[in-house]
Amino acid sequence: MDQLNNFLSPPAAPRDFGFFVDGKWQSGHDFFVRHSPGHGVAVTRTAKCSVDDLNAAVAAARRAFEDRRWSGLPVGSRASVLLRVAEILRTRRDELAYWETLENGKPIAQARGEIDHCIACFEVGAGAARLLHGDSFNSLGDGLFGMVLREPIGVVGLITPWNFPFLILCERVPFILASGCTMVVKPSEVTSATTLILAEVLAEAGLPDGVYNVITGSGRTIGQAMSEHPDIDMLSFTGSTAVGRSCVHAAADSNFKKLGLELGGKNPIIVFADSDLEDAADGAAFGISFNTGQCCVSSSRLIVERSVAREFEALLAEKMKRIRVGDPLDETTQVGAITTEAQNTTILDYIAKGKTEGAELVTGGTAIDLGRGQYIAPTLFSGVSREMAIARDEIFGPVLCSMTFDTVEQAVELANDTVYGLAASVWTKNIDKALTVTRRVRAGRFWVNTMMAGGPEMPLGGFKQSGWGREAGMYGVEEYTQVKSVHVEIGKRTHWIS
Ligand code: TXE
Repeated sequence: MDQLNNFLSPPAAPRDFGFFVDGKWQSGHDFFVRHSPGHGVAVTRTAKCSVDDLNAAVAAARRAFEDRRWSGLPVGSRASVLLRVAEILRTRRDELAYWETLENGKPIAQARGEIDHCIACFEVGAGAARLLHGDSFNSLGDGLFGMVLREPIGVVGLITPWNFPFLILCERVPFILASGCTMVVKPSEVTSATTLILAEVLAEAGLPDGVYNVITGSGRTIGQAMSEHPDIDMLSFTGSTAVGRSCVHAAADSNFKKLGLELGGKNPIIVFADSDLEDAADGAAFGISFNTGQCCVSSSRLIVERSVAREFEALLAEKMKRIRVGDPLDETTQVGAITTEAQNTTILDYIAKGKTEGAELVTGGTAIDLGRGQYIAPTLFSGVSREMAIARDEIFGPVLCSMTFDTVEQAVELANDTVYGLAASVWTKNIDKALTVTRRVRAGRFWVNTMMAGGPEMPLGGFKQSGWGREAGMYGVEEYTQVKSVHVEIGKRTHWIS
């Protein structure tokens, strides 16, 4: 780790990564060079794998699944491997956070917090492995006994995005492994480093060869080939709704593989006049600026009670102006760089669109020039109407759109006026309002008087076009299993032909 320079600045030269198949590191012939979005310098070089490389990885995962080298172990042994992974991650926390920050642009302090969450994911995964069980029916009459076995679904393909490269990975891998499946992972081409480092950690922890394979490459070649692959039994995809839709088509046209999809969001934050406005403003500022708003659960639609709207927006704008946007490697930075140039352009285009659509810019709305890298000021638009593109599309940046309501009924209706249903929050001191809104807003994750709270025990996933299935916790591990009904005759069989 001589390149690490104590994790204080970008490396002097980009670190080279191979890819990982059947327990062995392989080198690429062609590479992606990743520049740190916060510093503009080359930090990693990752292999552009071919479809042949992918086929070799799927074949390795298939062999590892069929010979039961992982699923056939006693559950205590499998849980021990997952717990050892958690221990090793603890010792490599700073290094993982460093590469995550360099490739993604998120603040180093935030990245360390995410690694802690990932460690917890492996601990919960170990527990989930031990608790996973089937069912029995002792009610079928004296002559018949029924059992329901839970079996691993097989070879899982995992495609992850660039916004939380390690966190999204770790909200899935422990639960896939807990189910007894084997897997092939394709990280985003711009943020592959920590997915590859996890291969080293899993091998050191004693995971058998072939159970976790990593293929790096572009979405259009490797990702598409995974969606179409006839020997992948299930695909877990996190990314854009457009690519999620193409995965559904590819699954239907190949082998009807099961899909887990976590897609976009346009998440409402409902603020009632009776809430603690200071708390709610803090939650709203955090909910839209965390990870520069490049977060599927960002609270990007503020729905605020009209009687306090002006006061609340002023409080919020004042807080947003004080957010420390800066170098991701600086310990004090709260909001880092925009991860890709394409995303930077998309966000600035939406800000321009918001202005031409007639929304009122309250704060932000501009790029921030720090001399290197790409940064955008946390932005608040007021007077937004539901038809505007900024109110309907997932911008995936630090841009919050404020709309108003007068009644609980209107708040719920506005909150549900979206094709998405990933997350929502409500701020009120009134328990009746809190529970009414929680029950009636259609979203997979809900926060009451808090924002982004949670742990890997809780399921993650969306309603409507935000996705299919759930990840993490017992709900997550069950997604990677299928059930088999077993019927056992007891005593003498009554003959059909006597
Ligand atoms: O995502 P893509 P992009 C949203 C967000 C963002 C937009 C575009 O709105 O602005 O998507 O981001 C792989 N078959 N989210 O273009 O392309 C790709 O290599 C299979 C929301 O970067 O969906 C990467 O590994 N896979 C989201 C992953 O898909 C393909 C997080 C995600 O990339 C593929 C990210 C294909 N044809 C973006 N094409 C969230 N909700 O968290 C690409 N990929």
